Amino acid sequence: MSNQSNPHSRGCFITVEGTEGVGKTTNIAWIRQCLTSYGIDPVMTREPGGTNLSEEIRALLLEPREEPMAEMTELLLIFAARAQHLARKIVPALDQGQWVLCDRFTDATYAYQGGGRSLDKSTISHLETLVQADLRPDLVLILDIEPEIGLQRARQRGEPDRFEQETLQFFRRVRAAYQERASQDPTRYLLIDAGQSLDKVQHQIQTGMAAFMSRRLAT
Ligand code: T5A
Repeated sequence: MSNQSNPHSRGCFITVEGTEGVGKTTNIAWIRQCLTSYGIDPVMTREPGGTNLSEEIRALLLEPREEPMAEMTELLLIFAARAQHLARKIVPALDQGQWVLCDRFTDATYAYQGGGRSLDKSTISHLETLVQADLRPDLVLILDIEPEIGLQRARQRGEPDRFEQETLQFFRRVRAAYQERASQDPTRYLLIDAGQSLDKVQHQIQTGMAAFMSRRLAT
């Protein structure tokens, strides 16, 4: 794919990340509301998924199964879903100047497959370049919480999916990988303490979004 950087004539790409049950779904609605207050109506989407074909790949990835899925199969399915999602939804929207708000993206791959599964980061980086060229989110909000609390919240919703069946150690590695990514680029990453009451979490998000919007509008 060519010409995938985000010059300002194009839309803006915002992603939301975190471990299981951290409150992404709840807070994405709030982020959308924050954007609406600036007159922006973002395209809402998610990964894995976002198009019919990518949602079919999502089902393959999440469904618990007897035959264990090889780590490389998982990684390639995630990037296959992402290639389709980019080609059919994200890139066309950005090209039209729209804003895109996406529940998880490639930071999840670095966190889950890189941190959780301990796959080589350079393999992920290679696939990232192959599938995305130079397209990266303009802003990544990482909701950060003790994995125990998030898992408790997630497991109250019903049968755990294939990822939710992983060990606490797995989710501690996922969280550490997210924290490491956030610390490497504090202007592009916003680390939110999601262990607080919803009011306080939303206040942090609103403050961070306001800072991002003023930077964005100033350039
Ligand atoms: N995956 C994904 C990879 O391994 N690699 C990749 O590259 C990608 C893209 C699916 C899985 O795919 C994996 C990671 C995932 O395991 P998903 O559908 O995003 O990804 O799965 P979940 O993280 O499980 O997302 P959920 O929708 O299940 O959880 P949320 O959205 O984080 O949590 P939410 O908002 O539903 O909240 C959970 C509960 O907590 C409450 C809510 O009301 C809700 O009941 N809550 C709070 N309670 C108290 N205080 C607060 N501050 C609260 N905030 C929310």
